[in-house]
Amino acid sequence: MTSNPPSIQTNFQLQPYLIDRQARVEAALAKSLPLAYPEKIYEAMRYSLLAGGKRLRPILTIASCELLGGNMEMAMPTACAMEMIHTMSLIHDDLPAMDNDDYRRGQLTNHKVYGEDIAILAGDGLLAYAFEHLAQGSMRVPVPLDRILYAVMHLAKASGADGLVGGQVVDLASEGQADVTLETLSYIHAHKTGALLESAVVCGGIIAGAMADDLQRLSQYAQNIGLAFQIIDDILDITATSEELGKSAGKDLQAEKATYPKLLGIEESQRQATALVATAKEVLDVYGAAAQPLQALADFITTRRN
Ligand code: GRG
Repeated sequence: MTSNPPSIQTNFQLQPYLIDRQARVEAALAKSLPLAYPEKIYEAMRYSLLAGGKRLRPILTIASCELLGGNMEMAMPTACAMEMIHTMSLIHDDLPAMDNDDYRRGQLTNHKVYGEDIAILAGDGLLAYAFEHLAQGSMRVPVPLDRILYAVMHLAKASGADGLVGGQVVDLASEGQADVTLETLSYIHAHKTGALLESAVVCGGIIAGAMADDLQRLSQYAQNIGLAFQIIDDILDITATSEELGKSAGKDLQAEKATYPKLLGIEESQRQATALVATAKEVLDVYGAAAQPLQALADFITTRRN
């Protein structure tokens, strides 16, 4: 793929940017995982990986890489790896042993189509393949090996017990508990949702060869949008329809989950999400117009309907 820097103009338009980046990510994902033997597992992995979705994490990776002097070709293997980890977490999250959902991204969940055994393995396959693809695809570009190693390490940490896995464990333990505090809820959100969003943003910078203070800014930006993203997710679970969400609405109430709207009310939750997005955007002001894509993506988080 040839690199194509974003059009950095003062009148930055998010919609065409999103359409362009989504199409490029879709094409890269479809190419990243061809069918092979044993077909059944590749079919199951592709079923969920190529089921659409907003592709927010890979788009963030590309945007932060481009912000700090990298290009799309360098960023794409890492961007795809983010979506592979995200997709595997959705497959496992939907399993009967976890959230037990029948629909995701507007289609039947992986285990409903392929059975629980294959769905677990499809998640495992995507988890391992994400790291293979990040390393192998980046070496082909080539991206310097130290950057690849650092990105692999960052993504591994974000995926494990100090990231998604830890957040999911505390989330499951909190179900049905009446006394979940805002502190525990913040832990859940920061790990279950925030860690991967942060890794998507920071790894884009790592691949570009960003300096420590740039990575620090990316990290701050991402932590703020990560929490805002999950607060909006909690609100949408109450206010959006299943058709809009492409998955069952009202699941949090049904599972008696602690959420921001439950603890603070919808209005205050919305206010906090808006404030977090404003802070995230401010952190990037130092980059001037070049930060517009990431700043517009931060706004998108609060205005989205799914
Ligand atoms: C990573 C090893 C490993 C295990 C996964 C199951 C699990 C452990 C964690 C759960 C993580 C999870 C499902 C978090 C929810 C994140 C979230 C808000 C998902 C919705 O993301 P969107 O709106 O979805 O970006 P689309 O479909 O647009 O991609």
